[in-house]
Amino acid sequence: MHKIALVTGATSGIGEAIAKKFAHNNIDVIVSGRRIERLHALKAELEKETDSRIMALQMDVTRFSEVESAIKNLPDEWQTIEILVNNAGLASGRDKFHEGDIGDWELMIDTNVKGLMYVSRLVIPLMISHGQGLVINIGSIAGREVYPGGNVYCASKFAVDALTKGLRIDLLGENIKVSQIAPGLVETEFSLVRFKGDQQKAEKVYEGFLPLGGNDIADIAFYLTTLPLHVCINDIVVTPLAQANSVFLNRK
Ligand code: NDP
Ligand code: 8X3
Repeated sequence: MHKIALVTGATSGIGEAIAKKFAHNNIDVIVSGRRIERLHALKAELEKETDSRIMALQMDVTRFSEVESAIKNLPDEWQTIEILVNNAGLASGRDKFHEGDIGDWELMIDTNVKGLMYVSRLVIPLMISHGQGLVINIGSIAGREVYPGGNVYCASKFAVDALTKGLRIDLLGENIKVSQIAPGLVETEFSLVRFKGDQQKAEKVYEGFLPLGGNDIADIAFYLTTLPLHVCINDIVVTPLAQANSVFLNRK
């Protein structure tokens, strides 16, 4: 019997890689995001390549009513979600705080913090009623150390760290594990989104060193699903070899 996972932000980068890794390892996956055409393409690809069932679930995590209706209207056979990967997220801009754009701030808080809260609030009760679960929150090293221009993005990832710890306490006794993966630099569409489509600026972020790829994070996420029932890894901070922390990076 396959487990069922819900992966948010599966249309790109880390989430897409996790969805693929899970599907190739006999986990049925609900792939979720806003760009429905990408979800359909991923579903078609994985159904062709694997024996896992895939469901495309369009939802914008910033809209509670949309998330509520998407989760509540899941067909019965998809309700027994055992693994939730809260991955959907973004940075928008890298301005100094006093020059920051209010719209950028709201987008980051609404997506990275409130989106994670909305999805978790709706999925965790399903896990409780089925008696088992694993929540994997994708935090960031930006949630451990603040860097120049990181201000609100960092604050949103510090919030993910706090929510992860709080959930683990509140879920004691419910048979639900809560883990966090906090990556350093991963080459995805993240920087393209942060710099609002400026390809040159985005490419510069990953120049002169070998960054992590989505697959590296997917391997770790899958490992978390393979642990014995009594073992819960709380937290994994992972960087490329060339990166010591948010500030020190060895570029050639
Ligand atoms: P990508 O831009 O490649 O992927 C982001 C994903 O989030 C997309 O699938 C996007 O889907 C989804 N998303 C964004 N906003 C929403 C929304 N409102 N509703 C639903 N889905 C949304 O970036 P990454 O893969 O790098 O980012 C994934 C996570 O990893 C984020 O939480 C990010 O903060 C975190 N992270 C990234 C690091 C990096 O260096 N890349 C390092 C540490 C953490 P769509 O647009 O289709 O809705
Ligand atoms: C993404 C990594 O260092 O760009 O969370 O904030 S960083």
